Amino acid sequence: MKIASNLKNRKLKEWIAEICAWTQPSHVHLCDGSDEEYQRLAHELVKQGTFIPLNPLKRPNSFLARSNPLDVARVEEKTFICSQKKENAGPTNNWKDPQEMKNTLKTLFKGCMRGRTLYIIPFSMGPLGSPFSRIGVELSDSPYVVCNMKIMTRMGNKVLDVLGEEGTFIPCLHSVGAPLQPGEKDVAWPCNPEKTLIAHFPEERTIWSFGSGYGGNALLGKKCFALRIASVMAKEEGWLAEHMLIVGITNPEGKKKYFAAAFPSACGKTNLAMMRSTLAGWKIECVGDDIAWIKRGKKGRLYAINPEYGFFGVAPGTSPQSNPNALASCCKNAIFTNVALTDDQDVWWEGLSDPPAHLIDWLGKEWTPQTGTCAAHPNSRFTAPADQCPVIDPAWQGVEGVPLSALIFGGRRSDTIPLVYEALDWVHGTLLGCSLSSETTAAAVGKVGQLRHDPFAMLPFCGYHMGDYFNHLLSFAKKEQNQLPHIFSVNWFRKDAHGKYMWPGFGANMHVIKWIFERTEGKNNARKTPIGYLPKKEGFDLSGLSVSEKNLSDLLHVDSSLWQKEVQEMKTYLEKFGPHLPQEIRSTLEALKKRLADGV
Ligand code: O2Y
Ligand code: MN
Repeated sequence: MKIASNLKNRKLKEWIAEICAWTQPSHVHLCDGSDEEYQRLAHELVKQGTFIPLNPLKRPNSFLARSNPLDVARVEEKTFICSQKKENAGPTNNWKDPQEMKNTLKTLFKGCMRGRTLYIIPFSMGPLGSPFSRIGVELSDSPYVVCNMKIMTRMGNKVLDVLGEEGTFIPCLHSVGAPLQPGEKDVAWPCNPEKTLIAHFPEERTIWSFGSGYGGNALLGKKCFALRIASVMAKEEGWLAEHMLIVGITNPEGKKKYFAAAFPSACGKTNLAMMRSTLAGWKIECVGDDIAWIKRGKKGRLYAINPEYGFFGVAPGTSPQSNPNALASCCKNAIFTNVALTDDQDVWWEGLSDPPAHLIDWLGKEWTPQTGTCAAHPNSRFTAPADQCPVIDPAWQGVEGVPLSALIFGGRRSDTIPLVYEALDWVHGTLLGCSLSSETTAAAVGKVGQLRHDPFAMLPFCGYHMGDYFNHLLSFAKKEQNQLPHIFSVNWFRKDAHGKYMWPGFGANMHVIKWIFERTEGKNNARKTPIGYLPKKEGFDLSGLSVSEKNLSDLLHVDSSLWQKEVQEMKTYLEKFGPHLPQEIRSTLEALKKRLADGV
Protein backbone atom coordinates (compact mmCIF):
# COMPACT_ATOMS: atom_id res chain seq x y z
CA MET A 1 0.00 0.00 0.00
CA LYS A 2 1.29 3.47 -0.91
CA ILE A 3 1.73 5.79 2.04
CA ALA A 4 1.73 9.58 1.56
CA SER A 5 4.97 10.95 0.14
CA ASN A 6 5.21 13.85 2.60
CA LEU A 7 5.94 11.44 5.42
CA LYS A 8 9.63 11.97 6.07
CA ASN A 9 10.20 10.44 9.49
CA ARG A 10 11.98 7.13 9.04
CA LYS A 11 10.70 5.43 12.22
CA LEU A 12 7.16 6.61 11.55
CA LYS A 13 7.20 5.21 8.00
CA GLU A 14 8.50 1.86 9.23
CA TRP A 15 5.89 1.68 12.02
CA ILE A 16 3.01 2.58 9.69
CA ALA A 17 4.12 -0.06 7.17
CA GLU A 18 4.29 -2.68 9.93
CA ILE A 19 0.83 -1.79 11.30
CA CYS A 20 -0.76 -1.67 7.83
CA ALA A 21 0.61 -5.11 7.02
CA TRP A 22 -0.82 -6.44 10.27
CA THR A 23 -4.22 -4.70 10.44
CA GLN A 24 -4.88 -4.69 6.66
CA PRO A 25 -6.91 -1.48 6.23
CA SER A 26 -8.56 -0.87 2.84
CA HIS A 27 -7.24 2.71 2.71
CA VAL A 28 -4.67 4.85 4.48
CA HIS A 29 -5.17 8.57 5.07
CA LEU A 30 -2.52 10.92 6.44
CA CYS A 31 -4.37 13.66 8.35
CA ASP A 32 -3.25 17.17 7.41
CA GLY A 33 -5.28 18.76 10.22
CA SER A 34 -7.02 21.26 7.89
CA ASP A 35 -10.56 22.57 8.34
CA GLU A 36 -11.41 21.16 4.89
CA GLU A 37 -10.37 17.70 6.01
CA TYR A 38 -12.54 18.04 9.15
CA GLN A 39 -15.54 19.07 7.05
CA ARG A 40 -15.01 16.16 4.66
CA LEU A 41 -14.80 13.64 7.50
CA ALA A 42 -17.77 15.17 9.33
CA HIS A 43 -19.78 14.91 6.09
CA GLU A 44 -18.84 11.23 5.76
CA LEU A 45 -19.76 10.63 9.40
CA VAL A 46 -23.18 12.20 8.73
CA LYS A 47 -23.66 9.88 5.72
CA GLN A 48 -22.60 6.95 7.89
CA GLY A 49 -25.13 7.88 10.62
CA THR A 50 -22.45 8.50 13.25
CA PHE A 51 -22.93 12.28 13.26
CA ILE A 52 -26.27 14.09 13.34
CA PRO A 53 -25.80 17.69 12.19
CA LEU A 54 -27.22 20.17 14.71
CA ASN A 55 -29.29 23.24 13.85
CA PRO A 56 -26.76 25.60 12.20
CA LEU A 57 -28.70 28.66 13.42
CA LYS A 58 -28.45 27.50 17.03
CA ARG A 59 -25.21 25.52 17.06
CA PRO A 60 -23.11 26.21 13.92
CA ASN A 61 -20.80 23.49 12.63
CA SER A 62 -21.73 21.11 15.44
CA PHE A 63 -22.69 17.45 15.57
CA LEU A 64 -24.26 14.88 17.86
CA ALA A 65 -22.92 11.32 18.07
CA ARG A 66 -24.60 8.43 19.89
CA SER A 67 -22.31 5.66 21.01
CA ASN A 68 -23.06 1.99 21.40
CA PRO A 69 -24.68 1.74 24.89
CA LEU A 70 -21.91 -0.67 25.90
CA ASP A 71 -19.21 1.88 25.06
CA VAL A 72 -19.92 4.97 27.15
CA ALA A 73 -16.92 5.69 29.40
CA ARG A 74 -13.33 4.90 30.30
CA VAL A 75 -13.05 1.28 31.42
CA GLU A 76 -10.60 1.06 34.31
CA GLU A 77 -10.95 -2.72 34.63
CA LYS A 78 -9.77 -3.12 31.03
CA THR A 79 -6.89 -0.64 31.32
CA PHE A 80 -3.42 -2.08 31.92
CA ILE A 81 0.09 -0.93 32.69
CA CYS A 82 2.38 -3.52 31.08
CA SER A 83 5.73 -2.83 32.74
CA GLN A 84 8.43 -5.51 32.69
CA LYS A 85 8.09 -5.96 36.45
CA LYS A 86 4.67 -6.18 38.08
CA GLU A 87 6.00 -4.25 41.06
CA ASN A 88 6.61 -1.21 38.86
CA ALA A 89 2.89 -0.91 38.07
CA GLY A 90 2.12 -0.87 41.80
CA PRO A 91 -1.00 -1.87 43.70
CA THR A 92 -3.30 0.72 42.08
CA ASN A 93 -2.91 -0.42 38.44
CA ASN A 94 -3.95 -3.53 36.53
CA TRP A 95 -0.81 -5.23 35.30
CA LYS A 96 -0.04 -7.73 32.53
CA ASP A 97 3.30 -9.07 31.38
CA PRO A 98 4.23 -6.99 28.28
CA GLN A 99 5.00 -10.00 26.09
CA GLU A 100 1.78 -11.75 27.06
CA MET A 101 -0.24 -8.58 26.42
CA LYS A 102 1.50 -8.01 23.08
CA ASN A 103 0.62 -11.54 22.02
CA THR A 104 -3.03 -11.00 22.94
CA LEU A 105 -3.10 -7.63 21.18
CA LYS A 106 -1.37 -8.92 18.08
CA THR A 107 -4.08 -11.54 17.70
CA LEU A 108 -6.79 -8.92 18.21
CA PHE A 109 -5.22 -6.43 15.79
CA LYS A 110 -4.57 -8.97 13.02
CA GLY A 111 -6.81 -7.92 10.13
CA CYS A 112 -8.89 -5.72 12.46
CA MET A 113 -9.01 -2.74 10.06
CA ARG A 114 -10.25 -4.71 7.03
CA GLY A 115 -12.82 -2.70 5.11
CA ARG A 116 -11.84 0.47 6.99
CA THR A 117 -9.49 3.42 6.52
CA LEU A 118 -6.44 3.72 8.75
CA TYR A 119 -5.99 7.39 9.68
CA ILE A 120 -2.51 8.63 10.54
CA ILE A 121 -3.00 11.37 13.16
CA PRO A 122 0.20 13.27 14.01
CA PHE A 123 -0.46 15.38 17.12
CA SER A 124 1.38 17.55 19.59
CA MET A 125 0.61 17.62 23.28
CA GLY A 126 1.53 21.19 24.12
CA PRO A 127 2.10 24.23 21.91
CA LEU A 128 4.32 23.61 18.90
CA GLY A 129 7.81 24.85 19.61
CA SER A 130 7.45 24.64 23.39
CA PRO A 131 10.22 22.85 25.31
CA PHE A 132 7.38 21.17 27.29
CA SER A 133 5.69 19.66 24.24
CA ARG A 134 5.81 16.07 23.05
CA ILE A 135 4.65 14.53 19.80
CA GLY A 136 2.45 11.49 19.37
CA VAL A 137 1.10 9.73 16.32
CA GLU A 138 -2.20 7.91 16.64
CA LEU A 139 -3.07 5.30 14.02
CA SER A 140 -6.82 4.81 14.23
CA ASP A 141 -9.59 3.35 12.11
CA SER A 142 -12.16 5.77 13.57
CA PRO A 143 -12.99 9.02 11.73
CA TYR A 144 -14.88 10.08 14.91
CA VAL A 145 -11.53 9.89 16.72
CA VAL A 146 -9.87 12.01 14.00
CA CYS A 147 -12.50 14.77 14.37
CA ASN A 148 -12.17 14.78 18.17
CA MET A 149 -8.35 14.74 18.01
CA LYS A 150 -8.49 17.79 15.71
CA ILE A 151 -10.32 19.67 18.49
CA MET A 152 -8.42 18.21 21.45
CA THR A 153 -4.83 18.47 20.13
CA ARG A 154 -2.67 20.44 17.72
CA MET A 155 -2.87 18.04 14.82
CA GLY A 156 -1.68 17.50 11.24
CA ASN A 157 1.03 18.75 8.88
CA LYS A 158 2.49 21.32 11.25
CA VAL A 159 3.30 18.49 13.67
CA LEU A 160 5.05 16.45 10.97
CA ASP A 161 7.16 19.54 10.18
CA VAL A 162 8.33 19.68 13.80
CA LEU A 163 8.89 15.91 13.86
CA GLY A 164 11.20 16.08 10.84
CA GLU A 165 13.11 13.05 9.63
CA GLU A 166 14.58 11.84 12.91
CA GLY A 167 12.31 13.30 15.63
CA THR A 168 10.80 11.02 18.25
CA PHE A 169 7.12 10.37 18.84
CA ILE A 170 4.89 8.22 21.04
CA PRO A 171 3.24 5.52 18.89
CA CYS A 172 -0.47 5.24 19.78
CA LEU A 173 -2.34 2.44 18.04
CA HIS A 174 -6.13 2.38 18.12
CA SER A 175 -8.82 0.26 16.53
CA VAL A 176 -12.54 0.02 17.15
CA GLY A 177 -12.01 -3.71 16.64
CA ALA A 178 -14.78 -4.22 14.10
CA PRO A 179 -13.46 -5.20 10.65
CA LEU A 180 -15.96 -5.10 7.77
CA GLN A 181 -16.51 -7.99 5.38
CA PRO A 182 -16.71 -7.05 1.68
CA GLY A 183 -20.13 -5.44 1.09
CA GLU A 184 -20.98 -5.40 4.82
CA LYS A 185 -22.84 -2.27 5.93
CA ASP A 186 -21.18 -0.40 8.79
CA VAL A 187 -22.99 0.59 12.00
CA ALA A 188 -23.14 4.13 13.40
CA TRP A 189 -20.78 3.34 16.30
CA PRO A 190 -18.51 0.38 15.56
CA CYS A 191 -16.82 -1.08 18.63
CA ASN A 192 -16.06 -4.38 20.31
CA PRO A 193 -16.93 -4.09 24.02
CA GLU A 194 -16.27 -7.75 24.89
CA LYS A 195 -12.71 -7.51 23.67
CA THR A 196 -11.86 -3.98 24.76
CA LEU A 197 -8.29 -3.56 26.07
CA ILE A 198 -6.35 -0.37 26.75
CA ALA A 199 -2.66 -1.25 27.21
CA HIS A 200 0.28 0.98 28.08
CA PHE A 201 3.89 -0.12 27.70
CA PRO A 202 5.82 2.36 29.84
CA GLU A 203 9.35 1.11 29.04
CA GLU A 204 8.65 1.13 25.30
CA ARG A 205 6.44 4.21 25.62
CA THR A 206 3.69 2.90 23.40
CA ILE A 207 -0.08 2.65 23.71
CA TRP A 208 -2.37 0.02 22.17
CA SER A 209 -6.11 0.47 22.45
CA PHE A 210 -8.63 -1.99 21.06
CA GLY A 211 -12.40 -2.23 20.93
CA SER A 212 -13.66 1.14 22.22
CA GLY A 213 -14.34 4.36 20.32
CA TYR A 214 -15.14 6.43 23.43
CA GLY A 215 -13.28 9.33 25.04
CA GLY A 216 -10.32 8.41 27.18
CA ASN A 217 -10.17 4.91 25.65
CA ALA A 218 -9.79 6.20 22.10
CA LEU A 219 -8.51 9.80 22.12
CA LEU A 220 -5.09 8.51 23.06
CA GLY A 221 -3.42 11.91 23.49
CA LYS A 222 -5.41 12.60 26.64
CA LYS A 223 -5.39 10.14 29.55
CA CYS A 224 -3.22 7.43 27.93
CA PHE A 225 -0.40 9.69 26.71
CA ALA A 226 -0.62 13.01 28.60
CA LEU A 227 -1.05 11.27 31.96
CA ARG A 228 -0.13 7.55 32.05
CA ILE A 229 2.85 7.52 29.66
CA ALA A 230 3.81 11.15 30.40
CA SER A 231 3.92 10.44 34.15
CA VAL A 232 6.61 7.82 33.47
CA MET A 233 8.54 10.18 31.19
CA ALA A 234 8.19 12.92 33.80
CA LYS A 235 9.63 10.76 36.56
CA GLU A 236 12.61 9.82 34.44
CA GLU A 237 13.20 13.36 33.17
CA GLY A 238 12.49 15.30 36.39
CA TRP A 239 9.13 16.94 35.66
CA LEU A 240 5.47 16.31 36.52
CA ALA A 241 2.45 15.18 34.48
CA GLU A 242 -0.57 15.96 36.65
CA HIS A 243 -4.34 15.57 36.55
CA MET A 244 -4.78 19.27 37.31
CA LEU A 245 -6.63 22.28 35.99
CA ILE A 246 -4.67 25.53 35.66
CA VAL A 247 -6.16 28.98 36.34
CA GLY A 248 -4.87 32.55 36.34
CA ILE A 249 -6.15 34.79 39.15
CA THR A 250 -5.97 38.58 39.00
CA ASN A 251 -6.61 40.69 42.11
CA PRO A 252 -8.23 44.15 42.06
CA GLU A 253 -4.76 45.78 41.91
CA GLY A 254 -4.04 43.88 38.68
CA LYS A 255 -1.53 41.42 40.16
CA LYS A 256 -1.76 38.00 38.54
CA LYS A 257 -0.90 34.54 39.87
CA TYR A 258 -1.42 31.04 38.53
CA PHE A 259 -2.71 28.04 40.48
CA ALA A 260 -3.03 24.38 39.54
CA ALA A 261 -5.61 22.15 41.20
CA ALA A 262 -6.31 18.42 41.39
CA PHE A 263 -9.82 17.09 42.11
CA PRO A 264 -11.18 13.54 41.81
CA SER A 265 -14.14 13.24 39.42
CA ALA A 266 -17.52 14.75 40.37
CA CYS A 267 -15.96 17.57 42.40
CA GLY A 268 -16.64 20.43 39.96
CA LYS A 269 -13.19 20.62 38.36
CA THR A 270 -14.37 22.12 35.05
CA ASN A 271 -16.61 24.55 36.97
CA LEU A 272 -13.61 25.87 38.90
CA ALA A 273 -11.43 26.01 35.76
CA MET A 274 -13.97 28.33 34.07
CA MET A 275 -15.56 29.95 37.10
CA ARG A 276 -17.38 33.26 36.84
CA SER A 277 -16.17 35.21 39.85
CA THR A 278 -18.82 36.75 42.09
CA LEU A 279 -16.22 38.68 44.07
CA ALA A 280 -15.95 42.24 42.84
CA GLY A 281 -12.61 43.09 41.25
CA TRP A 282 -11.29 39.52 41.24
CA LYS A 283 -10.83 37.82 37.88
CA ILE A 284 -10.25 34.15 37.05
CA GLU A 285 -9.04 32.89 33.67
CA CYS A 286 -8.62 29.36 32.36
CA VAL A 287 -5.35 27.87 31.10
CA GLY A 288 -6.63 24.29 31.18
CA ASP A 289 -9.40 22.19 32.71
CA ASP A 290 -7.86 18.72 33.10
CA ILE A 291 -4.11 18.17 32.68
CA ALA A 292 -0.99 20.13 33.65
CA TRP A 293 2.58 19.38 32.62
CA ILE A 294 4.84 21.06 35.16
CA LYS A 295 8.58 21.74 34.97
CA ARG A 296 11.27 23.56 36.91
CA GLY A 297 11.95 26.86 35.19
CA LYS A 298 13.74 30.09 35.94
CA LYS A 299 15.15 30.37 39.50
CA GLY A 300 13.73 26.94 40.39
CA ARG A 301 10.09 28.05 40.06
CA LEU A 302 7.57 25.57 38.70
CA TYR A 303 5.98 26.42 35.34
CA ALA A 304 2.96 24.68 33.82
CA ILE A 305 1.36 24.16 30.44
CA ASN A 306 -1.96 22.67 29.44
CA PRO A 307 -0.91 20.04 26.89
CA GLU A 308 -4.41 19.95 25.37
CA TYR A 309 -6.10 22.17 22.79
CA GLY A 310 -9.76 21.57 23.65
CA PHE A 311 -12.16 20.44 26.35
CA PHE A 312 -13.81 17.02 26.64
CA GLY A 313 -16.27 18.15 29.29
CA VAL A 314 -19.05 16.23 30.97
CA ALA A 315 -22.40 17.68 29.86
CA PRO A 316 -24.96 16.82 32.60
CA GLY A 317 -25.03 19.48 35.28
CA THR A 318 -23.49 22.12 33.01
CA SER A 319 -25.89 25.08 33.02
CA PRO A 320 -25.99 28.87 32.74
CA GLN A 321 -25.83 28.89 36.55
CA SER A 322 -23.12 26.28 37.17
CA ASN A 323 -20.81 27.02 34.25
CA PRO A 324 -21.84 29.65 31.67
CA ASN A 325 -18.32 29.68 30.23
CA ALA A 326 -18.40 25.95 29.45
CA LEU A 327 -21.71 26.50 27.65
CA ALA A 328 -20.22 29.36 25.64
CA SER A 329 -17.22 27.13 24.77
CA CYS A 330 -19.50 24.60 23.03
CA CYS A 331 -21.86 27.07 21.35
CA LYS A 332 -20.33 26.25 17.91
CA ASN A 333 -17.71 23.96 16.26
CA ALA A 334 -18.46 21.29 18.88
CA ILE A 335 -19.08 17.56 18.98
CA PHE A 336 -21.60 16.22 21.49
CA THR A 337 -21.62 12.55 22.42
CA ASN A 338 -24.58 10.82 24.09
CA VAL A 339 -26.61 13.92 24.94
CA ALA A 340 -30.31 14.28 24.01
CA LEU A 341 -31.61 15.89 20.81
CA THR A 342 -34.34 18.56 20.94
CA ASP A 343 -37.16 18.95 18.41
CA ASP A 344 -35.33 21.92 16.88
CA GLN A 345 -32.13 19.89 16.41
CA ASP A 346 -30.25 21.28 19.37
CA VAL A 347 -28.80 19.47 22.39
CA TRP A 348 -30.11 18.98 25.92
CA TRP A 349 -28.96 17.24 29.08
CA GLU A 350 -30.07 16.94 32.69
CA GLY A 351 -29.40 20.14 34.59
CA LEU A 352 -29.18 22.38 31.51
CA SER A 353 -32.71 23.79 31.92
CA ASP A 354 -36.23 22.61 32.71
CA PRO A 355 -36.81 19.46 30.66
CA PRO A 356 -38.45 20.07 27.27
CA ALA A 357 -41.79 18.33 26.61
CA HIS A 358 -40.19 16.05 24.03
CA LEU A 359 -36.69 14.84 23.17
CA ILE A 360 -34.86 12.03 21.44
CA ASP A 361 -32.71 10.50 24.18
CA TRP A 362 -29.07 9.38 23.98
CA LEU A 363 -30.22 5.94 22.81
CA GLY A 364 -32.15 7.50 19.90
CA LYS A 365 -35.54 6.81 21.53
CA GLU A 366 -38.56 9.08 22.03
CA TRP A 367 -38.41 10.73 25.47
CA THR A 368 -40.76 12.85 27.57
CA PRO A 369 -40.39 13.92 31.22
CA GLN A 370 -42.71 10.98 32.04
CA THR A 371 -40.31 8.43 30.57
CA GLY A 372 -38.50 8.29 33.90
CA THR A 373 -34.96 7.76 32.53
CA CYS A 374 -32.07 10.14 31.89
CA ALA A 375 -32.37 11.73 28.44
CA ALA A 376 -28.59 12.23 28.29
CA HIS A 377 -26.11 9.61 29.49
CA PRO A 378 -24.54 10.68 32.84
CA ASN A 379 -21.10 10.56 31.15
CA SER A 380 -22.24 12.37 27.98
CA ARG A 381 -19.67 14.85 26.70
CA PHE A 382 -19.00 17.96 24.67
CA THR A 383 -15.77 18.31 22.72
CA ALA A 384 -15.01 22.00 22.20
CA PRO A 385 -12.02 24.13 21.16
CA ALA A 386 -10.38 25.75 24.21
CA ASP A 387 -10.02 29.09 22.44
CA GLN A 388 -13.84 29.39 22.37
CA CYS A 389 -13.86 29.70 26.15
CA PRO A 390 -14.72 33.34 26.97
CA VAL A 391 -12.30 33.29 29.92
CA ILE A 392 -9.40 31.53 28.23
CA ASP A 393 -6.17 32.96 29.64
CA PRO A 394 -4.08 35.10 27.25
CA ALA A 395 -1.03 32.97 28.18
CA TRP A 396 -2.69 29.58 27.61
CA GLN A 397 -0.60 28.84 24.54
CA GLY A 398 2.64 30.34 25.86
CA VAL A 399 5.64 28.14 25.09
CA GLU A 400 7.32 28.83 28.46
CA GLY A 401 4.26 27.89 30.54
CA VAL A 402 2.84 29.89 33.43
CA PRO A 403 4.57 30.20 36.85
CA LEU A 404 2.68 28.40 39.63
CA SER A 405 2.12 30.06 42.99
CA ALA A 406 -0.17 27.42 44.49
CA LEU A 407 -1.18 23.78 44.15
CA ILE A 408 -4.65 22.94 45.43
CA PHE A 409 -6.08 19.52 46.31
CA GLY A 410 -9.82 19.15 46.76
CA GLY A 411 -12.26 16.35 47.41
CA ARG A 412 -15.96 15.93 48.16
CA ARG A 413 -16.10 15.47 51.94
CA SER A 414 -19.23 16.06 54.01
CA ASP A 415 -17.27 16.28 57.28
CA THR A 416 -13.77 16.57 58.83
CA ILE A 417 -11.94 18.46 56.04
CA PRO A 418 -12.23 22.25 56.48
CA LEU A 419 -13.27 24.61 53.71
CA VAL A 420 -9.62 25.52 53.14
CA TYR A 421 -6.23 25.12 54.79
CA GLU A 422 -2.60 25.46 53.84
CA ALA A 423 0.08 22.80 54.28
CA LEU A 424 3.03 23.62 56.54
CA ASP A 425 5.55 22.97 53.77
CA TRP A 426 6.08 20.97 50.55
CA VAL A 427 6.49 17.61 52.33
CA HIS A 428 3.34 18.13 54.38
CA GLY A 429 1.62 19.30 51.15
CA THR A 430 2.69 16.06 49.48
CA LEU A 431 0.97 14.20 52.31
CA LEU A 432 -2.22 16.18 51.54
CA GLY A 433 -2.02 14.97 47.94
CA CYS A 434 -1.23 11.37 48.98
CA SER A 435 -4.26 11.26 51.25
CA LEU A 436 -6.75 12.95 48.89
CA SER A 437 -10.10 11.20 49.07
CA SER A 438 -13.64 11.90 47.98
CA GLU A 439 -17.14 10.59 48.65
CA THR A 440 -18.69 8.78 45.69
CA THR A 441 -21.70 10.32 43.94
CA ALA A 442 -24.51 8.84 41.87
CA ALA A 443 -22.36 9.47 38.75
CA ALA A 444 -19.88 6.76 39.82
CA VAL A 445 -20.40 3.03 40.08
CA GLY A 446 -20.83 1.60 43.59
CA LYS A 447 -22.51 2.98 46.69
CA VAL A 448 -23.18 6.71 47.07
CA GLY A 449 -21.28 8.52 49.85
CA GLN A 450 -18.46 6.00 50.24
CA LEU A 451 -14.96 7.32 50.76
CA ARG A 452 -12.71 6.61 47.76
CA HIS A 453 -9.00 7.34 48.09
CA ASP A 454 -7.64 9.03 44.99
CA PRO A 455 -4.07 10.25 45.64
CA PHE A 456 -3.41 13.46 43.70
CA ALA A 457 -6.58 12.54 41.68
CA MET A 458 -4.14 10.29 39.78
CA LEU A 459 -5.48 6.89 40.84
CA PRO A 460 -6.53 5.81 37.31
CA PHE A 461 -3.79 7.79 35.58
CA CYS A 462 -0.41 7.13 37.18
CA GLY A 463 1.62 4.97 34.79
CA TYR A 464 3.90 3.50 37.49
CA HIS A 465 4.00 2.61 41.19
CA MET A 466 2.07 5.25 43.11
CA GLY A 467 4.54 5.01 46.02
CA ASP A 468 7.39 5.93 43.65
CA TYR A 469 5.22 8.78 42.35
CA PHE A 470 4.96 10.15 45.93
CA ASN A 471 8.73 9.94 46.13
CA HIS A 472 9.09 11.80 42.84
CA LEU A 473 6.93 14.64 44.19
CA LEU A 474 9.03 14.80 47.34
CA SER A 475 12.18 15.10 45.24
CA PHE A 476 11.08 18.63 44.28
CA ALA A 477 11.61 19.74 47.87
CA LYS A 478 15.28 18.88 47.69
CA LYS A 479 16.03 21.97 45.63
CA GLU A 480 15.06 25.62 46.03
CA GLN A 481 12.21 24.90 48.42
CA ASN A 482 11.39 28.59 48.82
CA GLN A 483 10.44 28.89 45.16
CA LEU A 484 7.95 26.04 45.25
CA PRO A 485 4.21 26.74 45.11
CA HIS A 486 2.33 26.78 48.44
CA ILE A 487 0.05 23.76 48.83
CA PHE A 488 -3.60 23.96 49.91
CA SER A 489 -6.57 21.68 50.57
CA VAL A 490 -10.12 22.80 49.75
CA ASN A 491 -13.52 21.22 50.38
CA TRP A 492 -16.64 22.88 48.96
CA PHE A 493 -18.89 20.03 50.11
CA ARG A 494 -19.15 20.20 53.92
CA LYS A 495 -22.66 19.44 55.21
CA ASP A 496 -24.39 20.47 58.44
CA ALA A 497 -26.24 18.20 60.90
CA HIS A 498 -29.30 18.32 58.59
CA GLY A 499 -27.34 17.20 55.54
CA LYS A 500 -27.42 20.69 53.99
CA TYR A 501 -24.37 22.11 52.21
CA MET A 502 -22.74 24.77 54.41
CA TRP A 503 -20.89 26.56 51.61
CA PRO A 504 -22.62 28.00 48.51
CA GLY A 505 -19.85 26.83 46.12
CA PHE A 506 -19.62 27.87 42.43
CA GLY A 507 -18.77 31.63 42.13
CA ALA A 508 -18.46 31.90 45.92
CA ASN A 509 -15.36 29.71 45.73
CA MET A 510 -13.59 32.87 44.61
CA HIS A 511 -13.60 33.95 48.28
CA VAL A 512 -11.50 30.89 49.08
CA ILE A 513 -9.25 31.57 46.09
CA LYS A 514 -8.77 35.13 47.37
CA TRP A 515 -7.57 33.79 50.75
CA ILE A 516 -5.18 31.41 48.96
CA PHE A 517 -3.91 34.27 46.77
CA GLU A 518 -3.23 36.39 49.84
CA ARG A 519 -1.45 33.51 51.61
CA THR A 520 0.92 33.21 48.66
CA GLU A 521 1.60 36.95 49.10
CA GLY A 522 2.64 36.26 52.70
CA LYS A 523 -0.38 38.01 54.21
CA ASN A 524 -0.89 37.36 57.92
CA ASN A 525 -4.45 36.04 57.52
CA ALA A 526 -3.95 32.57 59.00
CA ARG A 527 -3.68 30.76 62.31
CA LYS A 528 -1.52 27.71 62.83
CA THR A 529 -3.40 24.53 63.81
CA PRO A 530 -2.28 20.89 64.12
CA ILE A 531 -3.38 20.21 60.50
CA GLY A 532 -1.87 23.34 58.93
CA TYR A 533 -2.71 27.03 58.46
CA LEU A 534 -6.42 27.90 58.55
CA PRO A 535 -8.01 31.28 57.85
CA LYS A 536 -8.41 33.65 60.78
CA LYS A 537 -12.11 34.47 60.70
CA GLU A 538 -11.32 38.17 60.38
CA GLY A 539 -8.90 37.36 57.55
CA PHE A 540 -11.56 35.69 55.40
CA ASP A 541 -13.70 37.87 53.12
CA LEU A 542 -17.39 36.91 53.31
CA SER A 543 -18.67 40.10 51.63
CA GLY A 544 -21.74 39.57 49.50
CA LEU A 545 -22.25 35.99 50.72
CA SER A 546 -25.07 34.77 52.90
CA VAL A 547 -22.93 32.42 54.97
CA SER A 548 -23.69 32.66 58.68
CA GLU A 549 -20.94 33.22 61.26
CA LYS A 550 -21.83 29.82 62.73
CA ASN A 551 -21.40 28.07 59.37
CA LEU A 552 -18.07 29.83 58.80
CA SER A 553 -16.88 28.74 62.26
CA ASP A 554 -17.87 25.15 61.50
CA LEU A 555 -16.33 25.25 58.03
CA LEU A 556 -13.04 26.38 59.55
CA HIS A 557 -13.09 24.16 62.62
CA VAL A 558 -10.62 21.34 63.21
CA ASP A 559 -12.41 18.56 65.08
CA SER A 560 -9.60 16.73 66.81
CA SER A 561 -11.39 13.41 67.30
CA LEU A 562 -12.60 13.29 63.67
CA TRP A 563 -9.07 14.15 62.56
CA GLN A 564 -7.55 11.39 64.66
CA LYS A 565 -9.86 8.96 62.82
CA GLU A 566 -8.87 10.60 59.54
CA VAL A 567 -5.18 10.04 60.29
CA GLN A 568 -5.87 6.39 61.05
CA GLU A 569 -7.77 6.06 57.74
CA MET A 570 -4.86 7.70 55.85
CA LYS A 571 -2.36 5.43 57.57
CA THR A 572 -4.29 2.26 56.73
CA TYR A 573 -4.65 3.34 53.10
CA LEU A 574 -1.05 4.46 52.61
CA GLU A 575 0.32 1.21 54.04
CA LYS A 576 -0.85 -0.50 50.86
CA PHE A 577 2.15 1.06 49.11
CA GLY A 578 4.41 -1.01 51.37
CA PRO A 579 8.14 -0.36 51.09
CA HIS A 580 7.49 2.09 48.23
CA LEU A 581 5.79 4.52 50.64
CA PRO A 582 8.42 7.18 51.31
CA GLN A 583 9.69 7.31 54.89
CA GLU A 584 9.10 11.09 54.87
CA ILE A 585 5.39 10.53 54.27
CA ARG A 586 5.22 8.07 57.18
CA SER A 587 7.04 10.45 59.52
CA THR A 588 4.96 13.46 58.38
CA LEU A 589 1.80 11.50 59.13
CA GLU A 590 3.20 10.53 62.56
CA ALA A 591 4.02 14.18 63.24
CA LEU A 592 0.44 15.16 62.33
CA LYS A 593 -0.89 12.49 64.69
CA LYS A 594 1.30 13.83 67.50
CA ARG A 595 0.26 17.45 66.88
CA LEU A 596 -3.40 16.39 67.03
CA ALA A 597 -2.82 14.51 70.30
CA ASP A 598 -0.88 17.44 71.77
CA GLY A 599 -3.32 20.04 70.40
CA VAL A 600 -0.55 22.17 68.85
O1 O2Y B 1 -15.17 8.64 30.08
C1 O2Y B 1 -14.28 9.22 29.44
O2 O2Y B 1 -13.70 8.66 28.53
C2 O2Y B 1 -13.91 10.57 29.77
S1 O2Y B 1 -12.99 10.69 31.21
C3 O2Y B 1 -12.49 12.35 31.38
C4 O2Y B 1 -12.70 13.24 30.36
C5 O2Y B 1 -12.29 14.55 30.51
C6 O2Y B 1 -11.64 14.91 31.63
N1 O2Y B 1 -11.41 14.04 32.63
C7 O2Y B 1 -11.83 12.78 32.54
C8 O2Y B 1 -11.53 11.89 33.72
O3 O2Y B 1 -11.97 10.76 33.82
O4 O2Y B 1 -10.78 12.36 34.59
MN1 MN C 1 -9.90 14.26 34.13
